[in-house]
Amino acid sequence: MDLNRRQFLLTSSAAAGAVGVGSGLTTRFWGLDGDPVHDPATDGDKVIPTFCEMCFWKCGVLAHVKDGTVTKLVGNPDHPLAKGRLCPRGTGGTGLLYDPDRLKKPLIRKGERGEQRFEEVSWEEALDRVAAKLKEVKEKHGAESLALFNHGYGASFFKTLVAAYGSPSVGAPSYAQCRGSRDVAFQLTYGAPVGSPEYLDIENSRVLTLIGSHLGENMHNTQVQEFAAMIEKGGELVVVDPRFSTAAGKARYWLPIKPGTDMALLLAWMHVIVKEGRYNKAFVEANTVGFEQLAAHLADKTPEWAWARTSIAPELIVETARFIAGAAPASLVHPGRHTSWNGDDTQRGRAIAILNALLGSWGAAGGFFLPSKLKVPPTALPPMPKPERKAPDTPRGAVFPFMDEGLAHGLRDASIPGTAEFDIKAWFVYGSNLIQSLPNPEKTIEAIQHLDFFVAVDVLPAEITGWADVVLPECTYLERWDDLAITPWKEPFVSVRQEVVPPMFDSKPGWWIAKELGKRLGLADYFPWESAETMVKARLEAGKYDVAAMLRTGVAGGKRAAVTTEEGATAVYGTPSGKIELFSQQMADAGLAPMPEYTPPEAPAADQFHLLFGRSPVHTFGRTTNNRFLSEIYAENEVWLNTRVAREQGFKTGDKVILVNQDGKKSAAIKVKVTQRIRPDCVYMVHGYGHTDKRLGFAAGRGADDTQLVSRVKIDAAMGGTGMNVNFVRLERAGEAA
Ligand SMILES: Nc1nc2c(c(=O)[nH]1)N[C@H]1C(S)=C(S)[C@@H](COP(=O)(O)OP(=O)(O)OC[C@H]3O[C@@H](n4cnc5c(=O)[nH]c(N)nc54)[C@H](O)[C@@H]3O)O[C@H]1N2
Ligand SMILES: Nc1nc2c(c(=O)[nH]1)N[C@H]1C(S)=C(S)[C@@H](COP(=O)(O)OP(=O)(O)OC[C@H]3O[C@@H](n4cnc5c(=O)[nH]c(N)nc54)[C@H](O)[C@@H]3O)O[C@H]1N2
Ligand code: SF4
Ligand SMILES: [Mo]
Repeated sequence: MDLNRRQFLLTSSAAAGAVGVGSGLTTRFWGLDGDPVHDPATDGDKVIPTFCEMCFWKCGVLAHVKDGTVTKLVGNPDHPLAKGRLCPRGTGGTGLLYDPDRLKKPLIRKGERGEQRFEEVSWEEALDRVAAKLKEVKEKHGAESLALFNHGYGASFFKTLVAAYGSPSVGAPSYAQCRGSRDVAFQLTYGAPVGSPEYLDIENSRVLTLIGSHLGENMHNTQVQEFAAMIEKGGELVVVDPRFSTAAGKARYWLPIKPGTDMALLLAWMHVIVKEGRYNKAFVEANTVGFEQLAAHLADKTPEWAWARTSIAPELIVETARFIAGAAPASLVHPGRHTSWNGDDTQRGRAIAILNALLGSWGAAGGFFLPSKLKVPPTALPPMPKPERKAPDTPRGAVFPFMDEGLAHGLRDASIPGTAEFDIKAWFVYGSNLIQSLPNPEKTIEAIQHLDFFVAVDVLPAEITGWADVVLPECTYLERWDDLAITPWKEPFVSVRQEVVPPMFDSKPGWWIAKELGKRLGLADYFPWESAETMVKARLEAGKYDVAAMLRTGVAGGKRAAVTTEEGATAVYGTPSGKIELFSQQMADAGLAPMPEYTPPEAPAADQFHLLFGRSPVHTFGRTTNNRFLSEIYAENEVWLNTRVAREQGFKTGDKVILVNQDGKKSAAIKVKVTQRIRPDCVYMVHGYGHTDKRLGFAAGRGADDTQLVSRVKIDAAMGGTGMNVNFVRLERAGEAA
């Protein structure tokens, strides 16, 4: 392990250096060996392929094991998402496996919720307790009153469990607090998903436009590798961000936009492109409906009009519009991922989708590729019971016409007595630290206080587990089998997650926990296999895959299919018109603007800043901030403050401040980072710090949590997402705060 740790620090600090200065992004910038299997330094290691869970991208991993210890994790060269490399977080997975603070035994709460007094119990006792409580909840209130909150691949078994139990009440912050609005926008416009991983041919883009998407800090491996390859090949970048992001350091154009005004820029870009006839006429003619209406809608969205709103000079808007259009169709406007910003996010997503249609990038090399998918027969299960009540995740009377997944914040709100939609009495939380990921954390705690029962399944003593009645310690992804990952991609493929080392302590894999609970709840038929291993093997055999080869290489498939129209792939638009809908009749019918409109954001008071937040390249939210390996590189977040403002207000780098938002909510103390890389009206911090659970021996008390400051949201009328970039903060010196 020591060798691994040294090696890791060596390679990763090189990576962090490169990222920090916003340069040195090369295809091999995290410095790992390209040929891990034959690396002489690993002589004698057993190499076991699996896939990563340090975030949700699912890169193929080759885990090296020596004497029962995982010594290093490298990218699987055969895996299309990893291409032989992992991001720093994936490399640091052993820091999770060997985290001394891991949950080690099942826990049952003693005393009041939140007091964090627990008793270690046997699995038998913990599972019996959970099953008895879930039965009681169903008898008293109906199955619908159990809510499942989830994130991560292992959740599949618990989704089955909760569906079999009879509850439709399922939500994940990765929808309404993350990518939901963008998914809905592309579905509305193209009648096709944008994918996760997104179907982006970044590698071949001649111009890539990033609106917020902070690739290089957002470390989604394949995209960052392709991004680097694109730059090496001479591709150009337009970055729109109030902050000079790592990507901005590589850009031809950095547009430091006023927060919340991107829609005005997008409309003005389209105005220029349409007015100057720079759109892809053949593509628009053949594939879209509503161009005439769009052109009329754009007529008054001039660069001058947008200038007053965005603060981007009209000449620059014209120049960048021409630059973006000039590279079409290999001009990709990134659809974004974490798009729950201002409440008009589906509309902004539509504007991005429409701009891409004007460029003709859908189905083009360097644009959106048209993926294909392998088939593997599913495990046959009995039919799921039909719930009698709907999930109470939308406020009574509210209709979000295009919402296509559950709203996690809605389920939370429906757990608070006195609200009209009150119907949730018990929580099952799998891999989601709701205290840090749902806006308005005080409401999350209030909801928990009223529950009849709350069980959490986690690997670490994250804040959420401190509030649970029963805590079930799952083993990490390196210690378990999970279901197969079947990924639609340029080269469609299937990957396998297998146990690299046996579960440590008294932790258990999710499949086992779900199956055991299923048995106790009379739902054993929904888990008709011995183990996830036998289930995976049976699926592969049924699909006529070479099981032994699959387990040896970790991945099957991988032959490139036709993915662009030039190669012969056909785009199928699943919209009502069968075309790309520039004008959306579906939106109009739902009473929403059929073409994106600009909504002005509120302005902060004179002493306030827009609160921006984002990612550290070496961490995934708060789930890695206790990881000693990764924290050697970045141990504590800081608040970015513009140099001029810092001078005027007398702050310098390292000063400790408290952020106070428009509602008087306060952050923990956080250090100032004075920088020219941010607009004077904004501050920025990395999400995932300010842990309060003392059992997180390393992370507790480091930095501050942006979630504490997200007490206001703007709700997306199309799909119910929570725009969270609408909070303002002022700075108080720590110690001086009243
Ligand atoms: N290393 C790492 N990578 C990750 C993750 C992680 O935790 N760690 N998480 C993954 C997940 S789940 C997601 S959803 C993605 C999120 O990552 P992205 O989707 O790339 O980013 P966002 O959170 O949308 O945006 C953050 C950026 O937007 C800028 N920004 C803030 N307000 C505005 C605005 O009004 N206009 C514009 N144009 N820019 C603005 C911020 O300055 C910041 O640079 O990252 C993924 N990748
Ligand atoms: N204020 C604010 N809120 C946000 C964001 C933000 O930037 N700022 N980002 C939003 C975004 S983009 C997203 S996607 C959501 C994500 O928010 P969540 O759904 O809460 O996801 P994570 O933060 O990944 O949840 C991490 C939890 O999973 C646990 N975990 C890790 N691995 C495993 C495992 O193998 N098994 C189990 N059982 N548990 C595991 C971790 O210990 C941790 O407790 O948050 C959203 N909320
Ligand atoms: S992007 Fe990084 S953390 Fe996410 S799955 Fe890939 S290697 Fe793991
Ligand atoms: Mo996300």
